[in-house]
Amino acid sequence: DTSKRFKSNGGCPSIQCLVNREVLCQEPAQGVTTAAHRVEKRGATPCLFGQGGTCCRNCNMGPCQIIEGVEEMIGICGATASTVAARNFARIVAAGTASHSDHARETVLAFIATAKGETPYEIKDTLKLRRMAAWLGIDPAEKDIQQLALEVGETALAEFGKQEGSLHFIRRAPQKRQEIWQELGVVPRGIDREVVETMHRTHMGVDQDFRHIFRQAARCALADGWGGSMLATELQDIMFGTPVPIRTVVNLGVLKEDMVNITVHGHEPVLAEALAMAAQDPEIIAEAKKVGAKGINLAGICCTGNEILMRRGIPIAGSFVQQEIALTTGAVEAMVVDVQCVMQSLPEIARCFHTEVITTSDRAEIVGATHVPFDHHRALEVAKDIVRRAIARFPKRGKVYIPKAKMDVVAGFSHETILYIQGGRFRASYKPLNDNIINGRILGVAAIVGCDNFRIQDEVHVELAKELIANNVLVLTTGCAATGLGRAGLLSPEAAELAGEGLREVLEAVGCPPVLHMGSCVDNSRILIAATEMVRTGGLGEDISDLPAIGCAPQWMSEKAIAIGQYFVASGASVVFGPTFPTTKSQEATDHLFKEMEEIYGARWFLAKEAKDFASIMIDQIRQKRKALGLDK
Ligand code: SF4
Ligand code: MSK
Repeated sequence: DTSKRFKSNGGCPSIQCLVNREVLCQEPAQGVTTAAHRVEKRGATPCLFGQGGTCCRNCNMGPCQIIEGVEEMIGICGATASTVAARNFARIVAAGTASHSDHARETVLAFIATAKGETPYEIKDTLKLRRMAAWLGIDPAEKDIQQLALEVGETALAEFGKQEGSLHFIRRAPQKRQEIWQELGVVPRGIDREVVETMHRTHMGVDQDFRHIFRQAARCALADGWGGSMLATELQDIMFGTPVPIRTVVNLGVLKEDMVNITVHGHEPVLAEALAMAAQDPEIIAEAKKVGAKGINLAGICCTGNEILMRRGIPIAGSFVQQEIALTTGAVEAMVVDVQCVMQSLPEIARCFHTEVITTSDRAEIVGATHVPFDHHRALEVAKDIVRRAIARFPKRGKVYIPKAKMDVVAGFSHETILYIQGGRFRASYKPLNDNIINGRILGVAAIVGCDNFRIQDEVHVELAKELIANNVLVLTTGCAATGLGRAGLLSPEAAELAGEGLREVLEAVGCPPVLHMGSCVDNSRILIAATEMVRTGGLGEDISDLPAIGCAPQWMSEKAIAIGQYFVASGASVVFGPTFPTTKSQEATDHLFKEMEEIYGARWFLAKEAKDFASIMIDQIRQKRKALGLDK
């Protein structure tokens, strides 16, 4: 009956990524409908009001589709295009902030339980624990590790519900930036408060000055970057280890024909860490052998994948656009998901195979999936249960097609690692990087972050990264963009040969890839800290907005990407997004983000469509910053 369900999927989709197409055109995948097919059928033109941010459905007098400059085309309540676009934008930021921060909340709760000795995890990075304690205003003196961890966890938890004052990590930003935030009144008070207030202020009939709404969007986004995301990154590092350079592999070819394949998908590393422990348990391996498998092969998808790739070197099978394709290999016994970026189509696809889709977070269930609730107190027990379910599926495997494609990568470039490789244990500093920017060997730094997207089939990330490194721009990357760049071989030290002469010299001296994988979506907070360290080191101005640095998300899909973009811009780093942008149907609102923000925050949003446009904006911006610093004429 599964073949009936999927009998007319239109055949082999004409997607550009060759490995994905290769799998979708093989026998096991035949008749299975994926997003690649749906995009083809649906066409590329969505509703322009929705896409450009001027459709309001915030009350039941609407939906109102608004045309800027046409008097009779304002909302029934009188709302103008700029107000509606700003409200919609702010709500996207709130959703993105909520997602990263709810992830952080889970991390903090697991951290507290770990400090109490109630989980199988440990406090691994005690140095970072002490550093974070100091940032959180806790005196680490005369406290044992568990006691200190408990205090850190409880202080971190209080950051969510704080109503007044400011988030602790705000103090980590350059002094000048903090002053700008103070003056503008955008210092986030508490993480949850900023999300709630943004939702309230964008309700019908509340905040109706678009500039005022955008200001709250900045405050909310800062609660993400310097709040939720940063807490998630730092506490995960303390609990699971701060990433160090690690060699591993990416792409669908990491699935193994002779092993029980379990893919872990979503964003939170707590379950994936427990699964990694369970997969190494000799008893579990013996059970896998009993059913004819050689063992358990864990592989990542999306950012849960990035979390365990960064810390454990566990391979990544695929990025966001490859989640369904991984199932169509017929080789996956279980796809274990937690939260965010998980497609509802997965259980339907799994029904064509022997695969079980297992949801684990009590915040996220999917019809057709099995729900195995995860509880960090029983982490190992739950993980073993899940692995055993996968083992039981192995003998039911049908036809399998695993592509050969896989690529070696070096990941694990936490801010601490970047610091360390520049001077070893005793002389760790950003000075060598700053010096190489000052002497012109490195033109500047660019971040390529965010999702991949079914509507954009070109390898924009790859073309863009190649252009940037050829122009001596060092590239940092996170999220699914990192996986795509890994697939293309740009995360290996050998790719240094594609870099311009100056950058290549620097990379060869330290044995680094030209594109540094800094982690998952929440780990964009590592980029904020790296930028701050560059400022503190000296020679490149007094604020993040002075640095010859810029970010981009050329294939963004998730609301989280907009929250990330807004916190980068509010922190002084311009960003380029595309190929569409959610305010373009209001010129006034777009002008605020694309022009006025530069006057206010020293950074702005840009829009680009193709890789060459992204590259030219980014290189041009870096050159302008260099000029302003007096580094170039
Ligand atoms: Fe229309 Fe105003 Fe209601 Fe929005 S809030 S749907 S613009 S009446
Ligand atoms: S997983 S948010 S598709 S990067 Fe972080 Fe990938 Fe974007 Fe999800």
